[in-house]
Amino acid sequence: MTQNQTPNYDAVVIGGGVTGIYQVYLLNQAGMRVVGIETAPDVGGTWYWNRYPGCRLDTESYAYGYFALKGILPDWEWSERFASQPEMLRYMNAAADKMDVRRLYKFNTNVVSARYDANNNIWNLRLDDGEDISCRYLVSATGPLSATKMPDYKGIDSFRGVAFHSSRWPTDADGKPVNVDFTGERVGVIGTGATGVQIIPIAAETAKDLFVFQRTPNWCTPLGNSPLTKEDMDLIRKRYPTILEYVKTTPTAFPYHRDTRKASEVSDEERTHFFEELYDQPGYGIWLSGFRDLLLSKESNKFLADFIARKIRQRVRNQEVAEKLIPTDHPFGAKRVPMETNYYETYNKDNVHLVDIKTDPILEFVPEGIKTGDKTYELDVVIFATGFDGVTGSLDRIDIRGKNDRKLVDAWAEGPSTYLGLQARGFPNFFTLVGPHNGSAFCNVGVCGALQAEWVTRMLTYMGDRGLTYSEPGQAAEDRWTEAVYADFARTLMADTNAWWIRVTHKPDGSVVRRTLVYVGGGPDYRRRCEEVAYNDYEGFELA
Ligand code: N01
Repeated sequence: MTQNQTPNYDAVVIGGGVTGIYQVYLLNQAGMRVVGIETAPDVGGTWYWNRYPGCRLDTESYAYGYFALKGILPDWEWSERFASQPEMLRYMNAAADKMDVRRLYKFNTNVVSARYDANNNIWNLRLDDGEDISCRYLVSATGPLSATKMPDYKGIDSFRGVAFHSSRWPTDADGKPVNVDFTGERVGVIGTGATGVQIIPIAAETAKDLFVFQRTPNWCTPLGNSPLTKEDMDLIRKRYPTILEYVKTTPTAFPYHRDTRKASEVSDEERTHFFEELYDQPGYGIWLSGFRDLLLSKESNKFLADFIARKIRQRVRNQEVAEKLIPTDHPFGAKRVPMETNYYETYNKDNVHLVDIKTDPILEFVPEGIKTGDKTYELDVVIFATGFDGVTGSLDRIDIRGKNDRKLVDAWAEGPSTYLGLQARGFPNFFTLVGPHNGSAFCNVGVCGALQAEWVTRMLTYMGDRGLTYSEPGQAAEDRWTEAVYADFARTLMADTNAWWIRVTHKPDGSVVRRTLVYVGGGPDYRRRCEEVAYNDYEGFELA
C-alpha cells in the first residue's frame, strides 16, 4: 500500500460527548497522536446542548458513565438517583479534567468534509474554520441524538415571539444559555417525546398558559426520582465493580433484566400485581424488567398497554383529555418510553391545554402564534421538542467520501450497511462509535459507548503492533451483519412503528422503505461477538 504522505494525526475523533472524550483519552494513552473536533465551545455533548428545564438523566446516575473505568471519577457524589442536566454537565467537565483531554480538542469547530485518499491511505478533513487536517483513522462519536430536527412550518420566521429547538436553548452574548422565564408567558411546546414530557410539567409551573401541540401520544411511566444521601453514595461506591459487571450482563446496560415468564403464563391477578410493582419502581423497570415477550407478542404487550391506559385515566381528571393522551397507534415500548414526573397530573391544571394536532393540524405560524385549522393560538414562546434526525443524522451532515469518492449518504441511502456497526465497506479506517447497527446505540450510552471505545483502542493497538495501517470490512462479513440486524429487528413489535431509530424513505415510484438504524440484539451478545472477532484476529475485517 502506498503511503507517501504522513498524516497530521494518527486519529481524529469527531465529537466531545461522553464517548468521544473517552476515546480521545484512550488513544492518547495508547501513544497515538489524536485530536478531537467538537462543535460546542466545551465538552459534554448531549449534556452540553440539552439545557431545557426538566432535562435529566433517566438512567440511574450511578450506572452511567465512567464510574468504574480506569479510576476516572470514583469519588463523584451524585445528588439524585436520576441526575439533572446541570449535574451531568458538571460530571462531564470533571471527567474531562480528570482525563486531561481538553488540550487535545479543537472546540467551536465543525468537520465540513472528510475524504479518503487511497493513494496515501489517509483521511483529509476540511474544518469550518478553513483549516485542513489529515489523519490515518477517523473515528466518529457524534452521538445518535445530536442532529436537531426542525419542522418546516410555513411562516416560522414571521413569529413575533421567541422560538427555538429544545436542544438549542437561547444563549447570551457570551454563548451562555439564558434562563428563559415563563412567568406570565403564553408558551407552546410542539412534541411529546421524552424531551417534551420533561419540559411540559416544568413550563406549566410558571407559564400563564401552556399549549401542548401533540401529534402522537406516547406511553409514559413514572421516573421515581429521589435524592441520594452521602451514606447512599458511600454504599454505591463500594459496589461500583458489581454494578458495572451487572449492567454488562443486561441487554441495554441499564440495571434491569427481563422477567423469565411470558405474560400469558400468569393469572390476571398476578399480572396486575406485577405491573403495579413495576409501575411503582423507579426507572425503566416497567419497560425493561417486564415479561420477556413484551416486545415480541401483541397479546403480551396489550396486557401492559391496557394497564398503563388505566393509570392515565386515573391520573388525568378530564376523561376526554385522558383519551387523547393514550396511544392507539403503537404498542407499549415500540417507541422510547418517556420517563415522567407529574406529566399526567399537569393536564389537570387550568393553565394547561392539550391541542391535538392530529385532528386539528398546524397550518402555519403567524406573527402572533400558531394557526391550526380551528383557531389561532397566541403565544410568546414556542419550544420545538421535535426530536432529532436519529443515529445517522449527524454523519449525513458531513460530506464523508470513501474509496472512489463514494459518499456515505449515498452508500447508506436506503439504510446503513456495516460490520458490527463500526465500519462500512468502501470507507477504510473510518470507525463509527455508537453508530448505526452498533450495539452501543440502543443502550445505556454512558457505559456501552465507553466499552466500545476500549474495544476500538485495542483493535488499533493490535494493528499498530503488527505494522498494519488499513482496516476495511469484507463484503461477506458486512452483508451477514447487516442482514442479521434487519432480521432481529423485524422479529420485534418495534418494526411497524416510526421512531427516531427507523429510517423511512419515500421512493419516487411511491414505495416506502423502512429500515432500522439500530441493533436490538442486546449488549452482551454484541460484545461477545466483538470479542470473538478480536480473538480471531479481527476476522471479517480486511487488515493490511
Ligand atoms: O424526540 P422524539 P425527543 N409537528 O423524536 C413530534 C432521548 N432523550 O427529543 O411522534 C409536530 O422522541 C413527534 O411527534 P410524532 C431519548 O432517547 C433522553 O423527545 O412524530 N410534532 C414527537 O412527539 C428520546 O427517545 C432523555 O408524531 C412533531 C416529538 O416531536 C430521544 O432523545 C430526555 C413534528 C419528538 O419526539 C428523542 O426524544 C429527552 C412536527 N413537524 C430525550 N416533528 C433522557 O431522559 C416531530 N414532532 C435521558
